[in-house]
Amino acid sequence: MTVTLKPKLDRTHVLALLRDMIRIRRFEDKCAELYTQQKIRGFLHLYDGEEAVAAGIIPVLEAKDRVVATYREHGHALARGVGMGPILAEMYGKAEGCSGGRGGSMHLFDAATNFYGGNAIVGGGLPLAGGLALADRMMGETNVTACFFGEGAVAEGEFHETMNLAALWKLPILFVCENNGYAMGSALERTESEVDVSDKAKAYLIEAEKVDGMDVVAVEAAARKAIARIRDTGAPMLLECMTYRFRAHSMFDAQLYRDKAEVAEWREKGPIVRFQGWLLENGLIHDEEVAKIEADVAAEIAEAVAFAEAGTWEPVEDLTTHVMGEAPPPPEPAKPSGQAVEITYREAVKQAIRDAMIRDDRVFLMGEDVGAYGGCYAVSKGLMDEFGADRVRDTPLSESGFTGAGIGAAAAGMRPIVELMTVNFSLLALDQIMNTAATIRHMSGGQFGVPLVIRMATGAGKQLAAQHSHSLEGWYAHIPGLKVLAPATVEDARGMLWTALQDPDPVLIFENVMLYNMTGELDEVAGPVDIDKAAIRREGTDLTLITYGGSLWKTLEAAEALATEGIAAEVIDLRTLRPLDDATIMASAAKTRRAVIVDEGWRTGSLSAEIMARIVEQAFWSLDAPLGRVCSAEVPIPYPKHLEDAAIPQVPAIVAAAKAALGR
Ligand SMILES: Cc1ncc(C[n+]2csc(CCOP(=O)(O)OP(=O)(O)O)c2C)c(N)n1
Ligand SMILES: [Mg+2]
Repeated sequence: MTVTLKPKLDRTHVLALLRDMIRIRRFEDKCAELYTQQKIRGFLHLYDGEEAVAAGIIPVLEAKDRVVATYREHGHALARGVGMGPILAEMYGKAEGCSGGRGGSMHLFDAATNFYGGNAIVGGGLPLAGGLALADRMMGETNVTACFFGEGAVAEGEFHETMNLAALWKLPILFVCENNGYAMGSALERTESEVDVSDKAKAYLIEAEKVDGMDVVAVEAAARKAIARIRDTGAPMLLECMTYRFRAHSMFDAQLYRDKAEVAEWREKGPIVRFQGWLLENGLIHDEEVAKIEADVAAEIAEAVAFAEAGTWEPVEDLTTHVMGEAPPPPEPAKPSGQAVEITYREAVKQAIRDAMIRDDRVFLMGEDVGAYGGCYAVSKGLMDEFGADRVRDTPLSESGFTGAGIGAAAAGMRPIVELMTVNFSLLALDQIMNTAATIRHMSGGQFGVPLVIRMATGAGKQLAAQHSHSLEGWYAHIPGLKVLAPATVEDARGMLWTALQDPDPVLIFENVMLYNMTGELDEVAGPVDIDKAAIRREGTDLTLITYGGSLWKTLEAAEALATEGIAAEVIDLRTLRPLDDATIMASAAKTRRAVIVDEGWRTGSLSAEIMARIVEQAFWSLDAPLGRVCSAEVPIPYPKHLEDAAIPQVPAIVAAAKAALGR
């Protein structure tokens, strides 16, 4: 393949480069002014001095390509073609903003130009870029994803995890490190043993080049070469652009870490002064042309200010829009064939995955040891042989990296199922789950969704001690933007996955480890089930026992024991922990007038606490007795069997709590 790699220096082109940089600079000068007038609030990070990077790289991309940026992204958004008016309106927080006013300066999004933000988590955008590129690779697209980040991000695990994934899976990503010398006040020399970012990339076998980021022509030439190469080979590349920020890190930075002389020295080598001077000296452009650019840009800025000023405030009644997308109606229940088969919970989950992969080419399973090993709980055994290593995708041990890749792939149109071995390990991916998956729809004003399913094992009982055994689903149920499911029966293990995959938002499925070997009867034609209603698993009139997941079976056993003493307990299986099905809970509480919640999470701040609060709020006057609960003891789960058993809800404790609620 031949690509013109020589710098392009015809007049129209150099004027465009100069214009793009001046446009960013003047726009941000205005932003700084508007900030002092308190028109713009929050954090404002200016790109002053770094304009050559965005102006040199982004116009080289094609419309289909994708861009992931950081909180210092005004320049990237402008260069990508996001309108100046909507960008400024976003900083004002107006509904006409490019993210509907929901994101502000650090979260500019624009679906029309494939601009995926605006990410205020240092390093947080890298896994997302990995996933966007993974989707392109899997869908056979030739797009390039350009991922911008500061040199501070190279200390983050998300940088290393994504470098490795990108190199390993040959993902078409242009990594752009904007090395401006400081991460807030820290120079790399004070924080890194190896300060050469391009060398770090090379350690992952990623081609890398260091380029003078103050020279727009050099940046553009390097970008053209890199992007052509990525398109040609499909493999990632990294450009380390050596640049400098002239202004404070944000508007709240006293700049104690550097002296004025240093800034002044860099200003002299600034990208605009240098390029403009060189063009004028060499007669490539004339003063009038610069004046024209300045005048045009000034007019555009004035128009953008007028647009932002005239913008409207979103009504407070709309506060909770763009948290969740609109889910499709629940599936029609399959007509029972009458032929039941005995099946394990593990097999039911596997059948659900297999069924989803057959139904929809966009579905793939990804996680640690899901392929050759067959899954740490043997759920996916044999699936790699059937569907291939692309769709049953083993990942490195990098929870944040591959969960983020799932998020990006989902946002780009795939339907990934990410498996995390246990909820304890999911904490390594919490940033991606909470700060990206659960927020991107909202931050982008509804432009981007993450139809991703994450499955993980939860719960104690296998003597795996304190780092494998916790029940943290209640934590996840705290987070707006997520749906949280806890299938307790083989029917739900088989049926919830497909419905979850149809959901436009991230759905977390918690599989209690003690259930994998459980067997149950499943109709031969069992298929998708709803994911929004709690189920009454046993009817009763004396009190309501509310539970989910692994505790369901202990609770049903307790109900059986209570029945022998003449107590008719109703048992609710929550099934969905977020959003909670208040209607079913309240109807039962109103009927029985007493309730006990059984929750394998720790008592303090638990899901049980939330349910109790809701019952008190909504059904207090129906109650005849204080609410009760049976939770895990406030201890990291211990190893010895007798202590582990004592730490989590057990049948006798449930029976005792039920009796206490009845005053017996
Ligand atoms: C994970 C995380 N840790 C800390 C911060 C606070 N913080 C915001 S910007 C920043 C410095 C980042 O520097 P760099 O990556 O070099 O980008 P630059 O600001 O120089 O463009 C820090 C520490 C954050 N936003 N995210
Ligand atoms: Mg920096």
